[in-house]
Amino acid sequence: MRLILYITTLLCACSCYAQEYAFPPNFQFGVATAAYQVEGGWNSSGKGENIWDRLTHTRSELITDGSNGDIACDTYNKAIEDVQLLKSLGVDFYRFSFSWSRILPTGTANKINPDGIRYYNEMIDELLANGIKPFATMYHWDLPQPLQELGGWPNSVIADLFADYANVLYENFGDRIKDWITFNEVGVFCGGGYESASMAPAYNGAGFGVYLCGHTVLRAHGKAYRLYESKYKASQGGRVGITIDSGWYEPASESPVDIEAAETAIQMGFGWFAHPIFSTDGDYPPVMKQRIAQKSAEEGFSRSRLPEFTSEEIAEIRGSSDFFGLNHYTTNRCTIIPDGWGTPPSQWTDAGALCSQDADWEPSASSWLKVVPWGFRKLLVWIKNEYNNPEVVVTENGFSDRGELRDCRRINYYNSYLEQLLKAIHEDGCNVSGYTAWSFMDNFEWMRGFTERFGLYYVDFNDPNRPRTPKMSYYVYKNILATKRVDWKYSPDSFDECEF
Ligand code: PNW
Repeated sequence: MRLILYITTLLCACSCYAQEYAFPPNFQFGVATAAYQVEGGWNSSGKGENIWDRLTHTRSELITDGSNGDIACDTYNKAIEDVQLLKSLGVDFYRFSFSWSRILPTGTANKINPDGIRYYNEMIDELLANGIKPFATMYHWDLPQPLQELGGWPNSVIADLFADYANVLYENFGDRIKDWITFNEVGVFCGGGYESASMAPAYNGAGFGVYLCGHTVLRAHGKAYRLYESKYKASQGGRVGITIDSGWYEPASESPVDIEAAETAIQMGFGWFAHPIFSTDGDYPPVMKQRIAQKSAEEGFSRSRLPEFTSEEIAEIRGSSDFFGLNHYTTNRCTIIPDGWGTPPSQWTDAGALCSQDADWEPSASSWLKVVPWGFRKLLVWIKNEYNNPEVVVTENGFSDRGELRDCRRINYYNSYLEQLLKAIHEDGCNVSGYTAWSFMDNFEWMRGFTERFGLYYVDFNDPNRPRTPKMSYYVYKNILATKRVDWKYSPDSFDECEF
């Protein structure tokens, strides 16, 4: 009994103390969006069609509310005024993405759309004039449709076309953009696009297409990184990284089989992209190569469904990121797959792990997103140990609801996750240098349309002017940025206090 009391007191002392931790003075805060989710202007002034335009226009039954990103937040027309909203929030940087089809309407670099260059130039200049650093993602899921006609990411030629696109971006914007992310969440767009058909182009290529997609993207990333290194870094002085998403994978029990299942799941879900870039050996994680080769052989394939890198490619990709961009939202518990579960080939039968979420974890408006703050800290520690403590920039983290202005559950999410981040920095020695809230404003949430809202600003999608209204979480985030601390007691005057 005394032991339990002692432990409880200790735990409380730790968590109360944790709130006193401050973010380091040079820690950078931002908010994020992505082109297709906010811009609209889908066919304005020379922009070409991309895979999300095509999917939403031809298969609207796949989108929860049948909507699309034709207008979205109308950022195409509001980018300049939005900078004032960013300024009043007090962010150090704004993470946005370039629309490939707005820059290169056909996807190839032989034809540049002047209006695309103009649009991003004006936004970047306005950001800099207001003291906000542009943090740019080159690819946030909107492949030009003509490249999809050639097979999309499973076609290895797209790697070179991506490097050409990256070259256009460095050339036109690299004098002012110093922080680049090549790809956002390869695992999610390859998985959704070519495994589960839950993202554009919604192709079901389970256990096969998904690995071809990932393979081209890793090669494309390596090429774009090396291009910057050899041609632009000396004169432009910026840095190039990649954003990889991961939940935390907790073993379902203490049993060694579950511990192994969870470790295999993280290696094959996250290590899939992190290992080739951030490990000392490079290449896919050994467990991933071994398991997919074995399953493929058992299933009668004449070679592994996971493509192989050449030794030159391994060397080109290894070490090809100046920081570790991490998107994190939630946690799963994993156990070993029961015999006969699932239909091979698939990513999950390859991994042999069955992951799910506890019924009592706090839900959000997104079925996959439960509030599990401690998983964030465990993931950060895992990255530190696995990849020799790289500099991590959290490039997304956030919570969805149905659009409440007094969004206490979002505030609870940010406060709890940021508290875990502070512990990871101060108690575990994790090298985290920045944090990005997803999202700046409510936007087009892919297959969920406008039904799930992640914004600090509420957007009225029924009003042609798309007015933005700050939610309670906007003020709380602003206070965190100003004080560099999490303060559970802080409450803006304009709202009734939340009860935590
Ligand atoms: C990210 N999951 O996607 C994307 O980068 C954003 O564009 C998106 O709006 C945001 O998170 C919220 O969904 C994810 O299933 C989609 O774990 C799904 C998952 C994770 C991230």
